Amino acid sequence: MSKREIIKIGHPTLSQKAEPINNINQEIVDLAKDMVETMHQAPGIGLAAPQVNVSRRLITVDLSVGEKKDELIVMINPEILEEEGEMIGEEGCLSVPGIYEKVLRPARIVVRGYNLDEQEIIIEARDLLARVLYHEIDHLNGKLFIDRLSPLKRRLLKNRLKKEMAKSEGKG
Ligand code: K2U
Ligand code: ZN
Repeated sequence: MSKREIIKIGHPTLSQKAEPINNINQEIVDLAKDMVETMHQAPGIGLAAPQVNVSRRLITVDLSVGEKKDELIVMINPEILEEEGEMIGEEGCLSVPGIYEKVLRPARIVVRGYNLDEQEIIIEARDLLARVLYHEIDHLNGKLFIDRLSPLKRRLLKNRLKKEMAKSEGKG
């Protein structure tokens, strides 16, 4: 298991549609383990494979940030089956350093995917879990949370983002 570099906004992989996974082999198992370690160490409560520069449909979510083993979700080829209602909440992203904004998302979703044992998993989620799952599935479709903000808000963010990127690059 090893921590991987998290790529930042502007990297082309973050705006690509990730490829489905048709064979859960050792490479995919190793990637998932590395993503969990990378997510916990960031620290983060979610991570998508494109964020570690791998354009495959794999996400990890852990609202406990490693504190509760049974809260860890590893999902292959996740798809949203149902969406219901609306909620607004603040989001951040490990690939968009220093930016935190309110985002409108569905209040309840049902997601289907597969775990590393190739078993189908279906999750009905609300509140923060629904938000993080949707945020990570957006990454698989080349979408960042700031893409869901108004054009005016995105324009106002541009300068802040430049400063934050310079800061985060300065950290090495
Ligand atoms: O995709 C990511 O970079 C993961 C985000 C997950 C997230 C999505 C929506 C709303 C909040 C977070 C990162 O975990 S952001 C860092 C963070 C860490 C702990 C708690 C909240 C945010
Ligand atoms: Zn993100």
